[in-house]
Amino acid sequence: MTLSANPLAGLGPAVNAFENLSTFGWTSPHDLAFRARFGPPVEPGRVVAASRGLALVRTASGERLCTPSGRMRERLLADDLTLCAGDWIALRLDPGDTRGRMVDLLERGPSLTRQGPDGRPQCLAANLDVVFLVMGLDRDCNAARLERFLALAWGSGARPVVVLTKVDLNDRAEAFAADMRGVAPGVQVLEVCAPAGQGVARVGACLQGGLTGVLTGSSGAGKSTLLNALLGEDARPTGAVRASDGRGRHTTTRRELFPLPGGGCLIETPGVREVGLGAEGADLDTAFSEIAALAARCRFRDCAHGAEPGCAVREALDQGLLGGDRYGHYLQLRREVAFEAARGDERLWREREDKWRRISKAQKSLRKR
Ligand SMILES: Nc1nc2c(ncn2[C@@H]2O[C@H](COP(=O)(O)OP(=O)(O)O)[C@@H](O)[C@H]2O)c(=O)[nH]1
Ligand SMILES: [Mg+2]
Ligand SMILES: [Zn+2]
Repeated sequence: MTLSANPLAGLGPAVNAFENLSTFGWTSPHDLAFRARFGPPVEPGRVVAASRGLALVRTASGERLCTPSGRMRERLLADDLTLCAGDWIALRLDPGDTRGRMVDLLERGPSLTRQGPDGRPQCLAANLDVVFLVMGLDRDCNAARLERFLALAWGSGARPVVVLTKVDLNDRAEAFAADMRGVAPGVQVLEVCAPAGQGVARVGACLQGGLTGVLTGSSGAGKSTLLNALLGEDARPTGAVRASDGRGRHTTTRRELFPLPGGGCLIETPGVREVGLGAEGADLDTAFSEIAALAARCRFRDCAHGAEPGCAVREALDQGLLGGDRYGHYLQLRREVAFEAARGDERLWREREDKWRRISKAQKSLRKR
């Protein structure tokens, strides 16, 4: 055993990890929970980009390409999970190995999902504090979409922020912004013109303190332009990471999580367009807070605000206190949430069967090795 003047020496990589990863969102509660479960040489890291069987991971000592251990691969398969940008993982960097070895995926916080091609939810960005909805004031602005987004975002646990881009292309920008604020009570609505640098700093300020955000919005809304403006001059590392995944195939991984010079991280993934924060978790009561307040006065507790007698929502509608559009969107979203819930139940059954089939297959192939 050797003695060292450095009091932190020998405590392992997790000590440094806290300092070096705090700009990537690693907090002291993260660190405590991690150290209760793992000891050196296992350390935490954050997925910057992931593709099949390979992840670019930011560790306390820099970025490394990592592959999952056999056991982790098996667990991901069994739980039907694929790694995505923003995931926190446990890994070890063994001397002599060119690749880091991921040993576990840490539990996800608020995440952005989409319906995968097979109908299952697929995670696109994980551990989010802020979800930005980017809408162009040129043609892209849409109150119904904003309402849907807010309901899903509130339900996810991440904070929604609306970014209206291209203020320079609309001479009625102020009026549009006011409309959007009307459907987004309690939500920050920022107006930006990224090419001119206008409003960009206020977007960055939403992520101060090492928070993580994701950019969502339709194609052409101005997400990449905004990200570039936040990263500043030539700060954006282009050039994809190219590596074989061990079976001779080549995978190209584009960076998806960007640390910002002003602090915090922003995720931009090609897969993200509209928001899918999991309709099961939609929070209509926060997104439509005025309707929720009215509903408390309906005669029936389970009032659907349709033809029920003593419905305070219909009453407000009839008196012109509640807009017809707003009421219509609310009912539409309620129907969607109910539909998603029903479909989720059905899917759960199918998934359970599938899962066991896949686990037994994976076990067989492991035994063969
Ligand atoms: N005039 C103007 N054009 C913008 C603004 N933001 C983005 N654009 C342009 O809109 C187009 C689409 O932007 P892009 O960032 O690629 O959108 P993305 O698909 O959401 O990533 C590009 O031609 C940008 O130059 C803006 O604030 N003002
Ligand atoms: Mg883009
Ligand atoms: Zn009612």
